[in-house]
Amino acid sequence: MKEKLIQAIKEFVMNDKENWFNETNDRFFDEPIIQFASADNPLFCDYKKIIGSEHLTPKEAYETAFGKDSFHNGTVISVVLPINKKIRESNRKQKVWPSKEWMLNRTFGDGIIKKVALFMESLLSGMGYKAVSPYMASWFKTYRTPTGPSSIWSERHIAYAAGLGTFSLNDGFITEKGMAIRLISVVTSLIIEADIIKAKEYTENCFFCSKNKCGACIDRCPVNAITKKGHDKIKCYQYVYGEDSSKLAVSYGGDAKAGSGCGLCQTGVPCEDRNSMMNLDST
Ligand code: B12
Ligand code: SF4
Ligand code: SF4
Repeated sequence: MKEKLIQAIKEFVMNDKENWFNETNDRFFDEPIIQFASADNPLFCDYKKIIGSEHLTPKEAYETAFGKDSFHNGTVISVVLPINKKIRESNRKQKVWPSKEWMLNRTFGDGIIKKVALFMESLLSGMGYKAVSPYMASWFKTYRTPTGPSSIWSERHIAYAAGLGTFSLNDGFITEKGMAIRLISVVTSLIIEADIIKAKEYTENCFFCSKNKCGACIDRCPVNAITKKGHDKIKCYQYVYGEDSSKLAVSYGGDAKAGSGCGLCQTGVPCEDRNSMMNLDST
């Protein structure tokens, strides 16, 4: 069952016509990595303290979608969508604003992320199980905190619970396919064997957090939002979603609300497309 699901999701991502970027004549996203977390993993309750009480447990997310007392147990399926090499390469050269390709991936690449969520929901429903993608639901929301924006369903924390990687100095999530990725997930009533979290620390895949070396993303950030102390989400937010970012996105044919993005800290760094610990340990 697990392998069948993984294969079906991979095939969908690799073959869907929406996963095609005319600008680069290649895919938006490469072959995904898919892993599973048990809905009753205690981490999901810990997230109420780590992130905030608004952050939903899988049960809460499922019951928001399907009604009170509808959830008994199940699984969270988390998907890593690695950004295609041509888009990453174009962003590596950038020093101030992201490349046109990175920028347009924000507006148009979202289409396939949404479709992957809908595909997983319908795949599971065809097997007789309900499923919901909280990030794609009408009730998904972000909110302000004194340290910057947060949300009721953090895809990075979900991916961490599914053993897909760890956080880093700049907050970015580092997987076996690196940090230049996007994430999506669903909660389902289907019970599948969970994957194991191999990391001993929640920032283990970051060479700076683990070995006090690297720090390449500090120099990549055009607005000094990253220091040895971490990531200033407010500075980053103002740049990524500011007026100039919106204008730039529109000038390239993108969407003002999606903005330009940035991702300079996710490209041109050792953890761009691999787990940096494996990368730098061998040098
Ligand atoms: C709000 C938001 C932002 C905000 C705030 C980011 C943030 N750090 O939270 C701003 C506007 C700054 C932002 C910027 C960007 N974003 Co954004 N954003 C989101 C959004 C919508 C919600 C994030 C959220 O809920 N955060 C919750 C807070 C609490 O998370 P946090 O502060 O990182 O968590 C820290 C603590 O919890 C801590 N922690 C402390 N103790 C413990 C203990 C344990 C056990 C654990 C696990 C953690 C932990 O670990 C974290 C790191 O310090 C998500 C989509 C989603 N639904 O998840 C995308 C998302 C996080 N963004 C994404 C991307 C790609 C970007 C940009 C590159 C923009 C772009 N597309 O060009 C930049 C990158 C900035 C960066 N260096 O991370 C990707 C992440 C890719 C990745 N590899 O990490 C996401 C997942 C979107 C997606 N669908 O793929 N984003
Ligand atoms: S560039 Fe280096 S310091 Fe920054 S997140 Fe990647 S491994 Fe960590
Ligand atoms: S996304 Fe851009 S502004 Fe935000 S931390 Fe990374 S490099 Fe800095």
